[in-house]
Amino acid sequence: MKICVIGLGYIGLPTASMFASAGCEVVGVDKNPKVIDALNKGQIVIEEKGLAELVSKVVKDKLLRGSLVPEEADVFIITVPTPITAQKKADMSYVISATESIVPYLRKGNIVILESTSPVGTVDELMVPILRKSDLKIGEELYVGHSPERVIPGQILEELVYNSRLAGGINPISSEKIANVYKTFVKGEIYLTDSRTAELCKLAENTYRDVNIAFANELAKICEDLNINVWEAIELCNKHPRVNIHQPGPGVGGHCIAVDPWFIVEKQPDNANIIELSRKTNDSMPGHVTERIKQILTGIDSPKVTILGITYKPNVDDIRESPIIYLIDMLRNDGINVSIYDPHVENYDGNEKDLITAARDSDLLVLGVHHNNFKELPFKELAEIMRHKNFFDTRNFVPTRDAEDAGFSCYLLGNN
Ligand code: SAJ
Repeated sequence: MKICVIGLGYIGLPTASMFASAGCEVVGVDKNPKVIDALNKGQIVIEEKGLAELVSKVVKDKLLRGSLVPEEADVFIITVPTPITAQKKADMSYVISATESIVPYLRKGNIVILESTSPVGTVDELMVPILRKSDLKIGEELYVGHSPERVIPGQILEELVYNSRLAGGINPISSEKIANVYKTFVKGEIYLTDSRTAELCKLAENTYRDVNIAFANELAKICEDLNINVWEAIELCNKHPRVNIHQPGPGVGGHCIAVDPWFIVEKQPDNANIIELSRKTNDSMPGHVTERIKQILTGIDSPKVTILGITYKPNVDDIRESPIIYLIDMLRNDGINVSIYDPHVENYDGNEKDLITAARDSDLLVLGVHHNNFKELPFKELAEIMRHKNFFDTRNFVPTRDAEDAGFSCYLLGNN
């Protein structure tokens, strides 16, 4: 089987490599010459555990190669980005141009699969009209559908193989053909459905988490007002056999959970009430943390705040949609001097090389992201170089005993 994968990002390149390692002939297509040059040398330009080794091997074995343009194949897989616009609508331009780019190469019996997370109706309303230009009968001579991935960054290669996935065709035969394509390397269950259901499921899975995190964040605000520790309350609630409340925090980041719910709201603005409110609740958290910080700093002249961790989640280098970046902007807009320390991030303006430099003369240390390296902070040393000894944990991550022993006043999100 020959496979053409369009878009070699965080999903496309690992997927192309997995097909290649299963013995398929794979052509990876990307419009960025840097990505293609690197690939043809067996190298990669993104970070993902195990990917560099895998790509190097399959390129050497001549099973995977890069190209700036598509070519004839048995299967075309589209894994291009679907970013969100300022108006909170899906930008489908990459899906449209990728679909148009394969039309000249389509032949009878080919399979076209959209993997990109997309609003409901993308396959049947947006792609199929473009694919008709091939003059092939859709669903009879050209099989089309959606098969979204469910992988978490950091464990992509493993999860591609072992997670279950959906094969949603525009007709039953398309679903079966798509399932058979993935069976070459997927060991998880593959469930057949239609393309619209598959599109909705992908969005609903991430929305499920967003809504549940919003509930936790709302509880955090409620507990602050009622003088209850939300973390303790959630832990106790979760002792109930059918309750699983998520964790509050300074907001939801990343390019999936903070984005996908808007694709449902876009198509169903009148019905998607809880979904939209949850998105807004989670987006309100950097502002809420800003207010708490300003309270802590009351009475301090020209305050300086030190933020620990700026990524969207712990132990990664990814700052896309990170709520901590919004928090920093808000604090700076309020005239607060902000210093930053995140050992996972390179090349971010103002990120200091070490904790002590960042915290010198600071009035407040804020834990933004719970990287493992922050579990044990040197509070004794920090007490000597900071102007005021305040510590605010937005993740309930750092045990406060050491901080209190060193004379720090400790504050916690979701607790007053
Ligand atoms: N977060 C909380 N409280 C929680 C859990 C998470 O505030 O209880 C925050 C995190 O701090 C982070 C954000 O949510 O800012 C999202 O992080 P994540 O690790 O939960 O998820 P992602 O965005 O890295 O990956 C998600 C996954 N989806 C689900 O778990 C339903 C992954 O399986 C998807 O494949 C991926 O989105 C995607 O590509 O859609």
